[in-house]
Amino acid sequence: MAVTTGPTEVTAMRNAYIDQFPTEAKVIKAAFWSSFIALAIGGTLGLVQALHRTAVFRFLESPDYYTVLTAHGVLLAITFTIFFLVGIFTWAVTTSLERGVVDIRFTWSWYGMMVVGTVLVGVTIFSGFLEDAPEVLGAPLNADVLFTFYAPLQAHPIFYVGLVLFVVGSWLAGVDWFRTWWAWRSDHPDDRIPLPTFMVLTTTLFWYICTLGVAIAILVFLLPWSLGIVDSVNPLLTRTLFWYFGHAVVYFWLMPAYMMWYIMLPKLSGGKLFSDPLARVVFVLFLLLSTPLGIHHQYLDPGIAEGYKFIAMTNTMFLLLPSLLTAFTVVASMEHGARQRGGEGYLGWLKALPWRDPVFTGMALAGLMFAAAGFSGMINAGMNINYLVHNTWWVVGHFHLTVGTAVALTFMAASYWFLPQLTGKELWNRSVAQVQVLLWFIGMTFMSNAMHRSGLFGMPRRTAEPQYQGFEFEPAVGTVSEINTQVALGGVILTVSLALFLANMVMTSFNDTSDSIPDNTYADTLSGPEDSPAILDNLALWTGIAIVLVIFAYTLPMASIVDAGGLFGPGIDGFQVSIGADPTVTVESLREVIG
Ligand code: HAS
Ligand code: CU
Repeated sequence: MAVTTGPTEVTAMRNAYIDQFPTEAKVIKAAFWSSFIALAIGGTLGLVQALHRTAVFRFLESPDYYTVLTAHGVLLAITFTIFFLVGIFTWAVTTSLERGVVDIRFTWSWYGMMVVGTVLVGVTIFSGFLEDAPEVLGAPLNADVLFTFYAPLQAHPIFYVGLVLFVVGSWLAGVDWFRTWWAWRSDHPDDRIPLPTFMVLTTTLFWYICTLGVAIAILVFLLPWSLGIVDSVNPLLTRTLFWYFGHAVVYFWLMPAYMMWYIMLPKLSGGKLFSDPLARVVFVLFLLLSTPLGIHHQYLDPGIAEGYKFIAMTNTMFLLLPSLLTAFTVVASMEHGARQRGGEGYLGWLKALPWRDPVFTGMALAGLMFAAAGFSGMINAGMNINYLVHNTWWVVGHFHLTVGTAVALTFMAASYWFLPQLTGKELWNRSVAQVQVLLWFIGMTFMSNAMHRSGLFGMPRRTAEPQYQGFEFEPAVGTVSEINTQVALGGVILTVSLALFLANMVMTSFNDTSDSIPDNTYADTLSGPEDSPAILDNLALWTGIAIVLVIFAYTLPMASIVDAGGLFGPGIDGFQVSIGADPTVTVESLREVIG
């Protein structure tokens, strides 16, 4: 491709990702489109919910609300995020190792497995809208179990099979990244693991550790139970297995966003990553600590002794550290960039950042929102304050800042850079992209802030009828209807933003191929891998410690849950209500007490 630059003609080859890795680009593109389709459907359902809950506009029967809520949660929190993640991680590994995957058929096969899993899950959930859901395997297709799907809610077996396929697909994706790295390592025995690959591998390792919990929950308990092979399960056990996985999964969503903040934001800001060693420390800390704290979602569950909850809280507070380190490193890198661009003063440098670039602006705003999300997370994590906010709309506000903005907005902003890399086509419209990321930030400010406030006066989450007949909520500041209006308004703005994003992606795909796509590169470092202690790259060591920490945090609580409630539950007759893990409290003994 000859490019004319002024009077001298230079021959420059376009060096986008598609030029370097045409076959891998196809899989990544497919993964991104799977992710965008989930985003489109899940996002639209979000608007339906926002309008229903706030009673601004209702056309659903209330039972259908739970079908919508399940679809919204599964499609956005699981499908949208993880499809994007597998795409971006495949990009990161191949780009930073400068080599393709070992066998592209293997890559397509895990992607295909994830698609089949998603379709099975989707069919069972959406059948919930049918008056007469078809019977399959002797049970009507249905899965109104919300995205946390733990007992006592039960889904059709096909839902669980779909989940298994999806997770196994993600495991094989991890195998793919490891294989690529092993192949590279045999050619580069003395080199440090390039930072993006390091981030992918550490994240994959904690994904293996945490998904073990959900795999056991599904394969040993929920699936046999839904098939009628076992009569009952121990709900507290399946909940605990879920949350063993359910906290780490939030970092699985977050790590690709962090990766982009570390390796793209400094470059977009015009500078370099402040510290490669600190970035490695952060990812090692996530590997160590992402799993042994899931019990912080169960502070209010009876049947788990307070001491175990306290340990989970302590671990959670330690896990703030890598995010605080990230805030420092990423902002320091941005400041470095801004100063390279002529920025001056204590805060004046902020003006020198490239605020007209939607890729930058989207990611920076996502980071800013995450700072607020961190505060609501710290409040959730305090055992005592959690009692105030648990199961209220506060928590929903929290996770719309985290996964709904820090992650989703980063992914959308990154897509404005990625789609041209993957297709060789220029972004359709940068101004629309710029408006889109701003609208997301504004819409989420309205919605999430109002949700946090409503949680403080006890507005429950996960209910179609939050008003409770005859019960009046009394906010300390403002009115319920003002809060509802803000949520509905936020929901509408977010939907407009989503539509603009999707339009830009579709139109970009129809654009003509262009020669002026930026090179596929990421940020240099000020302090590089040579400054990182070699031990940081010892993945076996960190994985070993991570497993030990999990054993410490979970063995005793799990043992006492099984001891008190039985592995498969004791059945209703001998049912033991787990109060303070006291195995002597049974239905019979309660009957005696009540008379
Ligand atoms: Fe959470 C509940 C605690 C982070 C997601 N969380 C949830 C649920 C979800 C979720 C989905 O301890 C609900 C689950 C359900 O359905 O029941 N969470 C935390 C804590 C953190 C945290 C301590 N959560 C996340 C992330 C999520 C996520 C990340 C998704 C991606 N969360 C909890 C607890 C509960 C909970 C309890 C249970 C509540 C209950 O009662 O049910 C921490 O990881 C947060 C640390 C973050 C920080 C912020 C650092 C700031 C940074 C920004 C840098 C700025 C930049 C931009 C780059 C300390 C890194 C600068 C820009 C310029 C212009 C300069
Ligand atoms: Cu958590």
